[in-house]
Amino acid sequence: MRFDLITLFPEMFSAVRDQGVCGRAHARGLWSLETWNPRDFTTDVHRTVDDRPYGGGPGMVMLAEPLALAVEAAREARLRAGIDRPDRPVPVVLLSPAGRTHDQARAQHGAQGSGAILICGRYEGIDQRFIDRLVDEEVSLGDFVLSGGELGAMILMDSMVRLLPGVLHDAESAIQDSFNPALSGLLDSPHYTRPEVWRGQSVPESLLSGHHARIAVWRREQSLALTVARRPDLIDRARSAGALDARDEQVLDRARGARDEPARDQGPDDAV
Ligand code: 9D3
Repeated sequence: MRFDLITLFPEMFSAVRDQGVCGRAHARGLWSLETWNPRDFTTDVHRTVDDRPYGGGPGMVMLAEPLALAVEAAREARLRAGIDRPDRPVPVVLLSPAGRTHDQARAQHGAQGSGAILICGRYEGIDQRFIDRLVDEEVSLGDFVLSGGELGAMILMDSMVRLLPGVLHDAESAIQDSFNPALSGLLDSPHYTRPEVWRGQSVPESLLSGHHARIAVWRREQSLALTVARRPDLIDRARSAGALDARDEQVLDRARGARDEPARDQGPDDAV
């Protein structure tokens, strides 16, 4: 898998190229990253990459031509490297607040491919004619405003690279993830490690029991309770997918009941 980044800030990408899970996978040759700076594709003495918007308004707009030359250079380099077949070019993806929102399903789909050419915008926007001619899809990270596309591109790559075969040490850590089918798309249960008592707080008794079935039941209950409280939308989705059984529904009914009842805050907690 190879990513070609069109960016005015190539140094930012050391974060995914050199650090952590993605860094290790990069060092092992499981994926690669090349950067192309539109500034290197300018022809004027000032190396101009932006200009004022037609029609007026605040901010600057990225010029189409340096971006287009950078994309074309990236495409040719990929062909020369034998990464892409000429009849199956990789998608050109623009990171943009106007794109469809990235999610785990998209990450899984992307991880099956051979990478992408990722366009990172800066300033107020990009000349629309470049988008119309050269961009295949626009991807957003969600409803908040970033200063540019670079961090979005890194999130996109991180979410795909960690799904590549052989990237994670422990196959389990991917399988146990939130949003993974093994958890039916529910949020993960809480985790604990030593010491058994930390600042007066004990590890939940179920986890110390050594009783695998009881531990599995506890984790499932925690997962369901956390998800119904924080992300009820994920419960609906899991139910529609047929991923909740009768016992899950019972746990959810109890969790709902506990939240809807008025608090009985006199006296100690009920013993279970
Ligand atoms: C005033 C209008 N702004 C749109 C919300 C202009 C604007 C703000 C920020 C235009 C571009 C940007 C830079 N953002 C990205 O490049 C970006 C982004 C984002 O801001 N939010 C969520 N996902 C993404 S992906 C790329």
